[in-house]
Amino acid sequence: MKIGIVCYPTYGGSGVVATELGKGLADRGHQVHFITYRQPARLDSFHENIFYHEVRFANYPLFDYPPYETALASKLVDVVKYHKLEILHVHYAIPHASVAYMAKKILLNDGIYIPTVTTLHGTDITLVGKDPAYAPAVTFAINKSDGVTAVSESLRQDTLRFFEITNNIKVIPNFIDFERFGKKNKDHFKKAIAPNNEKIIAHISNFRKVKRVSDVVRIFAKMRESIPAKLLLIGDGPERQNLEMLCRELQLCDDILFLGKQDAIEELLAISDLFLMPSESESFGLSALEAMTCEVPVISSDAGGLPEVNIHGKTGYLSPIGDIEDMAKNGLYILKDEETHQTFRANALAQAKSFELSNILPIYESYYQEILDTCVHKKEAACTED
Ligand code: GMT
Repeated sequence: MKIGIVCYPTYGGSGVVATELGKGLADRGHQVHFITYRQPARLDSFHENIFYHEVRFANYPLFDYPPYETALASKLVDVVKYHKLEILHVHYAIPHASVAYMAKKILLNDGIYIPTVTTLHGTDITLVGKDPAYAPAVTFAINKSDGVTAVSESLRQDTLRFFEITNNIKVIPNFIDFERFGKKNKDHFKKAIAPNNEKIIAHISNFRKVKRVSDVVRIFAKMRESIPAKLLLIGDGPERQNLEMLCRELQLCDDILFLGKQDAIEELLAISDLFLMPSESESFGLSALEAMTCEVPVISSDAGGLPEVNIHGKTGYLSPIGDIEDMAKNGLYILKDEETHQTFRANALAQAKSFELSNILPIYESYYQEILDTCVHKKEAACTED
């Protein structure tokens, strides 16, 4: 198949999923065209089946905001036409689902029908999307997509609750590439960070409010009262300054390491003993899955799709959002002795295996085929009337 993929090229989970999906599809022989405004962070090596098209938007003194949507729609029209794409898969509803619809209409004018699939990732629905400033356009665009997927059952339910959806939504969860992730021996590295055999606790995110990273610091502070430990804060974002202030206030600066944005997160997870994800809202929790693949148990909130990933009492624990006491208590329980820790580690790995890339790729492939069969091969009126 010739597949076009649109996503945000930044460090966010939706861009990671879109890029890894494209790479996986390319490995299976599909021709994949990424269409983004910058090279996606994880699109870092040559592949004979992968093509990259940069969306350029010329600025003009009149524009306070460069017209990204118009430039992207025009680029999609160009790439679909000249590379003869068969299907367009856009990640993150805002604005990609509406842009895909616009491109589809323009192409239809030239007698080309391009089916579109929209994947809903999380904040495009739960935070930004449901804002009245965007909701009518998001609703319309979801309903006009030929296929819609959500990364968890929880996100599917949220979408049906927040919008008037007339389309079917298929749940296809996030996935993980076991060839990249997986526990590696990095003892020398561990010694450098925790020279006195302190426990290593990790958190990875884009440090936005929704991630409640200050809860991470407070959970760590509580655990640190009982055990020697180091906290790795991986990522960066708007909350960074406040977090640094909090660490100073709690006098924990020596034990909390701000590592910034990191590419080789599997190496940091390989030396971690526990992962914290106390999010306010989390449609799936890709970082939690990455941690579990590296045999790291997860202490998380019970928000959104997290219970579909982190199994309470097996792979880690779930607590109500903001219940720092409970999260610290559960973390200490897991780390209290080696046998308990090893059991949670093994359970985390076993659960992660159900999300292995090789299990999820065929689901996407058959979903694309289903959409193509309905919309292109049969050329049903329903697909072409609007
Ligand atoms: O908030 C983020 O972590 C980034 C965001 C995104 O869309 O870029 O991530 C969302 O999509 C990920 C991939 O599907 C999910 O694993 C995350 O749970 C989800 N984040 C939220 O719902 C807050």
